[in-house]
Amino acid sequence: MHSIRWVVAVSFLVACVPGCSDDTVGPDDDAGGEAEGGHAEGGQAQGGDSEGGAGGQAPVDPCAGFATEVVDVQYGPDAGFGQRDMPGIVLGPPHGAGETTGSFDVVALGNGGTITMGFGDQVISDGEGPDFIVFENAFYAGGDPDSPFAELGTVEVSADGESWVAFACKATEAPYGSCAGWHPVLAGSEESDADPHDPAAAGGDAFDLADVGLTEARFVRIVDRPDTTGLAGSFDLDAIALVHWTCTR
Ligand SMILES: [Ca+2]
Ligand SMILES: [Ca+2]
Repeated sequence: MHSIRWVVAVSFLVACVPGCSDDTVGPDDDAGGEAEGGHAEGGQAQGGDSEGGAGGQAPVDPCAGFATEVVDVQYGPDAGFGQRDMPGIVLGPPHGAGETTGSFDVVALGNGGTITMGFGDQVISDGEGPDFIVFENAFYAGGDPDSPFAELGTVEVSADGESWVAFACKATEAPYGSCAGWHPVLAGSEESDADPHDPAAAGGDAFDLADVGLTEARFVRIVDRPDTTGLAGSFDLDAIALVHWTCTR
């Protein structure tokens, strides 16, 4: 989350008294669509995945193809945004804001921060093409797809939570290849009814287990890239959706 975004968030809070519409920050239909005044102290413009109230503890469908738990999180400097709505804000489906706007339904990792997401009884499997999608809150500055507002993270996967393999994320200018955090999120936005499990329509950054030689995975870890000088601040996680998975429940 970059400081500019804080300005936007604060401006929004100033303009939006409790009970007003949050149409300017994304759909977030599940959350009831209203900003809460109580979030002001955390700098939050909206309650995120607050369907279940306190602390974003809304129950997540265990087989719906989304992350169901935060296994571990280590925040870096400049984190803070979204933490009061953890873990619910990063579980379940994405709440995108379209091609030219970044959603506030995210948690900022801070520079060098990391988060490990689990999927419960769901196992990500290597099917045809991409197998899961990571949703950040990137957007196209000025509507130009060649100029993404990117906050990059390296994505790692593990079948057992012990042994990890990483997707290469070395690019220092667009296009950012196998990094997460540079494609806008369409699924869950007002301008799209895209299936969040469809990598051709949902937006976000899609990953194929075959690219790192795995046939299945149970955990996804995202590590903010603190070295991306010239880019904006840290990686903001909205959600992870599965494309190919089985559920043993
Ligand atoms: Ca695949
Ligand atoms: Ca971001």
